[in-house]
Amino acid sequence: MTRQASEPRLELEQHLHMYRQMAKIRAFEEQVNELYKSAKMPGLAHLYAGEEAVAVGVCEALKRDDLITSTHRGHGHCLAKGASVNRMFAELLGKAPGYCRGKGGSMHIADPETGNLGANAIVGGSTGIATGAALSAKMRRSGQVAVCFFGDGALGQGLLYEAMNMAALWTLPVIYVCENNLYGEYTPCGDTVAGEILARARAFGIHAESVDGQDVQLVHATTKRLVERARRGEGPAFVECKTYRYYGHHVGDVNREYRTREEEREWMTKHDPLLTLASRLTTQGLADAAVFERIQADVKAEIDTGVQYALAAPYPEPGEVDEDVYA
Ligand SMILES: Cc1ncc(C[n+]2csc(CCOP(=O)(O)OP(=O)(O)O)c2C)c(N)n1
Ligand SMILES: [Mg+2]
Repeated sequence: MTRQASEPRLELEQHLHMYRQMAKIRAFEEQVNELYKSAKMPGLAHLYAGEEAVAVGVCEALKRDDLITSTHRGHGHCLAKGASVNRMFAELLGKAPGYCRGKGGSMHIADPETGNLGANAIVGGSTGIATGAALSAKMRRSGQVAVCFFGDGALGQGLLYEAMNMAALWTLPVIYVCENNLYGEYTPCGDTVAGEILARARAFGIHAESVDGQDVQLVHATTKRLVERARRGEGPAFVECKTYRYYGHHVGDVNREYRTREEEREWMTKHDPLLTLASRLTTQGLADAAVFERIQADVKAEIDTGVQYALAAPYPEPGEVDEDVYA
């Protein structure tokens, strides 16, 4: 096969893979909501449904040993970087095979094997960790790039600006990915963020762009370019991804009085990342409904197996309650 002939095929495979990854995150989060409602999951979780194109578009542009840091809304980042569905469900249910032996829960999932330095319950906390990881990668000349996911709420945290300052001064291979989902908890972003978001990164001389975070192909192409740039030693970048969370701030936030049902419907019907990709590939004649139905069925089977695995898994032994606990 000639190079020209194989490339569109490869591209289609990658786009279908991205669809599958997004579908997996969506189904995972819907299942987590069910586990919460049926009181099978202890505590709360912040669901990533609606924002899948950001995690998948970005992580698809990374190598396995590239590094990410995540947030309180981290399930999508973990799955997109390659975490196991079984071990994620186990962690959420407090079971021994979970990523933190069931002792960390939703906001502390980390997976060194896939370069995931961890979710973080501290808003903005991951910015320092990603920047430090990028400094380490540069000092070790490992060729790794670090990606820092954070929400619009983290724009109010001073650590982000200290970290971006050092990243710019030291030309670090780090990409700051701001997931602007219009709200921080129950407050619209416009009530808390003054001025222009990109101007904040540009003030440090950091290259900054804004993209439609519901378009996985665009997120992927943009990040790929910025990751290659960082890998060449050309320094940090900042990407604002405009996106939307479909559920409340966390699973218990069911009334959502701070936003309208019309706004939600608009995002879910006109800007859904899965529908957008499926309809584009269908219009281009590259795939049809049967392809997406098959992927959805595969994903459902993987999620069903994962949740059954976690429900049946044992809790940690009471005697190990203080093992692997650092704070
Ligand atoms: C330092 C700190 N302050 C406050 C909180 C409480 N808190 C948890 S999530 C959140 C909102 C975060 O909003 P954003 O960064 O936009 O992320 P999103 O939830 O929208 O994904 C806040 C204020 C916290 N966890 N850490
Ligand atoms: Mg937000």
